[in-house]
Amino acid sequence: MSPAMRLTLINPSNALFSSIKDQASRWKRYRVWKPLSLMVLAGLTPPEWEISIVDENLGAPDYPALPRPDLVGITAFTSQANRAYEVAAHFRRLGVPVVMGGIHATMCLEEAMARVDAVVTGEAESVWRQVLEDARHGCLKRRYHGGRAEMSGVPFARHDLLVGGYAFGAIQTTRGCPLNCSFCSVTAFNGAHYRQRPIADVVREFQSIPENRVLVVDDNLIGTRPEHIARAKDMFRAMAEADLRKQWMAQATINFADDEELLALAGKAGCRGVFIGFESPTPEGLLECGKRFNLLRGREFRASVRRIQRHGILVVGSFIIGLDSDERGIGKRTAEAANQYGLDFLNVGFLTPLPGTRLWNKMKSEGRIALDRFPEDWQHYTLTFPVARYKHLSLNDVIEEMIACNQHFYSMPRILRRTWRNLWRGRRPLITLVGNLSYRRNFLVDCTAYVDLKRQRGQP
Ligand code: B12
Ligand code: SF4
Repeated sequence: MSPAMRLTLINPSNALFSSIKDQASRWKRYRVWKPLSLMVLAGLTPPEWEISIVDENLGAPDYPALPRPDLVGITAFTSQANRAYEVAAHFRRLGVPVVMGGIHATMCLEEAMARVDAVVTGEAESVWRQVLEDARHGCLKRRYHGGRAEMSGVPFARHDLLVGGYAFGAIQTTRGCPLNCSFCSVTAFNGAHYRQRPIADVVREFQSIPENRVLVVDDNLIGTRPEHIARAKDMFRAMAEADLRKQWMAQATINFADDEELLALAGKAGCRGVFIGFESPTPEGLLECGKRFNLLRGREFRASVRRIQRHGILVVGSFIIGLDSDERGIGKRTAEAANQYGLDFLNVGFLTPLPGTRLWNKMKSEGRIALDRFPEDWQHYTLTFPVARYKHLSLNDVIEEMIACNQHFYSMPRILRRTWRNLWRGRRPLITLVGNLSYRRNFLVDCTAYVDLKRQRGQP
């Protein structure tokens, strides 16, 4: 037998991303999420490769002290790109070939190709084995295009390779989203066609996850059409029957609230939290970001949120500040809407043009990308920095609106009121309190970063 080839898969960190800044905190394991892409790649890798996964979010290793790999694979969201290139440069100096894949390398192909030996664009399932074969024979091509995978071909992720350090496991049950919101990369990358994994695979993979809590990373857990919802119900039934004893959270669109049977089945299957994109408190804002879906059927958000919560599921609402229709006062207005809807947590980000999105094309053509020294500036593309020029809001204005929003929603009296409400209703008051305090803390960390950013952009 030929000697094992050594593969090192790396998830680079972003030093500016607030939730991992806190290296020493005992809550850190609740803030760091498993890099599922690398666990899936490991699942696709034949046994003759010896695999190690490095997640820099748990602390970057002393790379020179590690055994020399035969191949390095690096993943990166846009916000991790410049660190990805630093790590790639280190290994290339040693003569180790480096392959990069994931959303950023796909959307910024030329930039990535200039800095690594090979780039895999799109989903990797159809090409990864070929990449490994070529690497073994020293004939890597510059680019491999994976396109979009058959969901029955998605392997079980290697959950055994990253154990410890995390409070949550991760799994994916669907890919793609038909809604194509202007700011979001998902439709551009995974397509509008909503693809679902075989239910039996989902249940079996769930059973192989060591953690009791799991993040279901799907962008849209239940989909939008009746057949999507019917399949989601079947999946929840199968999960409940398998008695997985896992508590999980997921992302969904607001139509999650429209079907009592779906909610009851999700609760039985272990759903304890859902992240929903509300995006804007104004109809103009929703139209602008292409989320017409939230306006359908004269929806009443408060009633929708309540229906979800009645099934023991906490609701995180996500909003954007900096839309062209946003003016002074949008921060407080957003926080008031979030309070009025009765959300348990609010996640608010600056409108951020991510490469490959419709928003990127628009802002680029209008000369509105403010932080554009790439690749260095990619580290600011975390949604926690104002990286663009906003239509009615100056740099100071947009920062003040963000601060007003978070100060309003995460004031101590409101956090205590929310916790009390959930205590009263028997709905995870401790998680409500800890989660709210954690969001508040991240916001305070971000405030110090705004000062540096303003200084960098020459503003007082
Ligand atoms: C889970 C998740 C997170 C987790 C991250 C967990 C982790 N460490 O991976 C958390 C919550 C921490 C997170 C944070 C952020 N996220 Co996020 N996140 C996701 C989400 C929903 C799923 C990612 C996932 O696991 N997919 C499942 C895997 C199997 O798919 P995959 O990653 O695409 O990998 C496949 C291919 O891309 C390829 N591939 C990937 N890497 C590699 C590497 C090699 C070598 C090869 C060959 C192939 C390859 O092969 C895989 C199998 O086909 C995606 C949406 C999405 N659909 O991807 C958004 C997404 C990646 N996030 C996004 C954003 C913007 C962020 C944040 C910046 C802002 C935020 N707060 O949400 C931060 C940044 C964090 C940082 N460290 O800098 C954007 C990124 C867009 C972009 N251009 O970068 C996405 C696409 C969502 C969106 N709405 O646009 N996120
Ligand atoms: S923001 Fe959500 S609903 Fe909109 S395209 Fe992205 S994943 Fe789909």
